[in-house]
Amino acid sequence: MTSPRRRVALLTSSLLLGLALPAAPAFAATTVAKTATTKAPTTTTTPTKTPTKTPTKAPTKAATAAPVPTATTKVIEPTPTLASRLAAVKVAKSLNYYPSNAGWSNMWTKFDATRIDADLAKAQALGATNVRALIFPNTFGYPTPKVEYTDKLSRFVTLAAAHNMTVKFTLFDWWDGYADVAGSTTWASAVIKPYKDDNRVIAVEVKNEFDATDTAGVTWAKKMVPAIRAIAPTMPLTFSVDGGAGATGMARIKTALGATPVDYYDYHFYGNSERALANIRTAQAAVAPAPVVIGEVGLNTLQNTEGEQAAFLARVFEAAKIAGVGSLAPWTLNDFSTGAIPTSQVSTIQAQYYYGLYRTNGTAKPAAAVVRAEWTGTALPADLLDPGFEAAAGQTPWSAYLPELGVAVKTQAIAHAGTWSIAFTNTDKSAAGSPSYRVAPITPVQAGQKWTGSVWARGNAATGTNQIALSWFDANDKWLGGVSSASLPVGTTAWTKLIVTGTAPAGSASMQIHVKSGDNTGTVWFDDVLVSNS
Ligand SMILES: [Ca+2]
Repeated sequence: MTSPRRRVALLTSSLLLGLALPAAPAFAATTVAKTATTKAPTTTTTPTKTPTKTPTKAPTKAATAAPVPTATTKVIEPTPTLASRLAAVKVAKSLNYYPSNAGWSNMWTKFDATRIDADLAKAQALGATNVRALIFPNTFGYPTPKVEYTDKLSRFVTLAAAHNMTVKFTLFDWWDGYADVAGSTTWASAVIKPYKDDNRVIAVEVKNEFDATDTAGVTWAKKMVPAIRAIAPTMPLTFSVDGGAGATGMARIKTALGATPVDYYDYHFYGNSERALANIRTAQAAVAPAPVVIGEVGLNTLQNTEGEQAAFLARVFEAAKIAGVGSLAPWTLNDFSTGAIPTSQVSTIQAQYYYGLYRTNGTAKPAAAVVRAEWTGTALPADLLDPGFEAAAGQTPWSAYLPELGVAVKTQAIAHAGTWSIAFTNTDKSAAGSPSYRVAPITPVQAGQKWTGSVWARGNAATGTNQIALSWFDANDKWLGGVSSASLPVGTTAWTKLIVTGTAPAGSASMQIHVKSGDNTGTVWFDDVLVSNS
């Protein structure tokens, strides 16, 4: 994960390699190969966490010690083909995962099968059908992985299968020995060959968040893609791209790989969820006709509320559906406890500890219910956008706009429904506008949609302008225009419904709903916002 804005850089991953065979990706015949990036690993630390909630039923399996078979596959299904595996990749309900107390390489050095089994049971209960395994050459042993570690990988695949989950491998994480193609091939072969015909493993990411501006990496990648195909001919191969590089980075990889293309591209989304549809479509266009999946998507709850995290994931899931991207993988199942992340760039970034769907004590954040709804095809939580301002502190997706001019305060003094409303008192107004409380819809915003917003408002000696408004923005976050409702009559009023309607203008990629109060020397309360489109 990585993404400029809110993100933090995460890194991770590695990939597997394969062996030889077809040189062309399943979707098309194209070209060239690309290279890879680098990163640095580190050390480790501590555990923690406790599982708490668990949704649904999920089988579990025992974990523990013993190694598991490695070179074999479960024979329930026919031998996989490149097409069958790629089909699985495109719809995988995939999850990023490390134990709460053992992130990155620590998952392997402190391998705890019992904990992993319990976590995978939680993932299965969310509806996950696939889990990503990031593999570290410097931890496993390079160029020849130690049996202890290949056994751990085998046990991980077996634990996942026991929860009806397949696995994607990410090879060469926290590694950058690009000059050593022979050693890389030896290592990749040792890691992936046992799974070349194993239906439990559906894809290999050669390198996480590959930077195709790195010429050494590109040179290496162009050799490794064919080498891995030779090892595992029916294994779909990919590189992922960090959120900052985005579509540009994906196009760069495609160009760099030329005649030895990968089978699909893996986009990491840590950008603005309100513009997710436009961003995903741009990424798809950059590598068409190759398929795109979103291998990481997340928002930390250190710099954002848990309610915003939940809404963020829902927006990206909904956008992906419309764009035809059938697989997106939340980053990550668990928050990380202090000391869980090996000493590295990542471990020094506090936000990296807060991307989980579950807190370190094992309890679910609101985002877990969103992911479960998306994966099980059930309705999203009705209170996802906190329309009645009833969410607990720190769990609303609403945020203050122009707070220096006035701030919405949650209050139980008056409510149109439920227990809470929000109130503005003594607000100002500037050339920038009026202070407001704002949120964005879950439904992806597109030009031509007709949107309606309503809110109940009530005043006490209210003055100025108090209303609900809609604002549209393009894919570059440029304001395109907006509409506002009539203002609540000044003075002291009973609950009054304010309604605004407007059509998203050409170029619209996102919309914000604002309940606002400007130049108000009295008080206005707002409650029960309703937003819909047609
Ligand atoms: Ca309320």
